Amino acid sequence: MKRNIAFRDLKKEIAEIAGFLWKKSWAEKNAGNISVRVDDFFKVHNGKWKEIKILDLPEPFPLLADASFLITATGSRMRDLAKTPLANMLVIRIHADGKKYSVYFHKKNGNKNLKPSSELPTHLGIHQLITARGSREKVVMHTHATELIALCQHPQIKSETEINRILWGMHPETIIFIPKGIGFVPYLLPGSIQIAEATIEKLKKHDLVLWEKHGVFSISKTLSDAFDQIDIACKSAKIWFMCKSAGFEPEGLTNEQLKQLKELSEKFNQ
Ligand code: 2HA
Ligand code: ZN
Repeated sequence: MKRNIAFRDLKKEIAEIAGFLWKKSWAEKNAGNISVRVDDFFKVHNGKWKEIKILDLPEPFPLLADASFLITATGSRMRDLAKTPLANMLVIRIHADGKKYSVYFHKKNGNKNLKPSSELPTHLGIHQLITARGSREKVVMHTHATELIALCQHPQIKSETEINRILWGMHPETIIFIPKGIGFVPYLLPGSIQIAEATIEKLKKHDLVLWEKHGVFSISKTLSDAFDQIDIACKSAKIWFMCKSAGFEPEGLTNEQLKQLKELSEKFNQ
């Protein structure tokens, strides 16, 4: 019974966060995708879902054997997810061999013609990294966060050092909530294994990953936390752009101020 309520809460939170992504203008047309690990829920609720097909994974994900994920469908719009999440999502269950997966649609609200997100390799690669390090994040979120995309369109802002110097310097809370900073992946083809691999490498050392001229990936225990990380980074980028638009160079925080804040964040995260 308790699990029923939890699934209802998850659905509600997906709808709420998808609505925020749309209202932030980070989710034009079908931009962005979300996956949530749902092993426990799916064991309880699998009667409500119908298997559509079995597919080969683009590469084996042995650590994800028997794992289940609720994932946005390719082509689905965040503004539609905000109204009817299950009509725009699928469950995928990785088989015990880690090489195939089953796709399920929700019998009552879903649609059997849906296909999983085009960024599936990156989502699964990130979930496998989370499993490998034994951490508890369940949510992977990708969105076209306008302010961060604009930042890496600048011809001189092409490195992690420069991006994080700017973002951390604009507001004290940025280094507190994003202490490992943003990893930067120079432009690669969306949906490819190459972009998935580059993203996973960056997430080993960073809290968020920015895809050059495309968007951002965030991982967290909850949808709200994954959204907040992106929102905080965007707030800093926005302050930087406002200062530049007003015609002055933002001062930023000093190295000493950032060092103090980092120590504070280490205390928070202990
Ligand atoms: O879901 O954002 O990167 C559409 C995309 C692909
Ligand atoms: Zn995208």
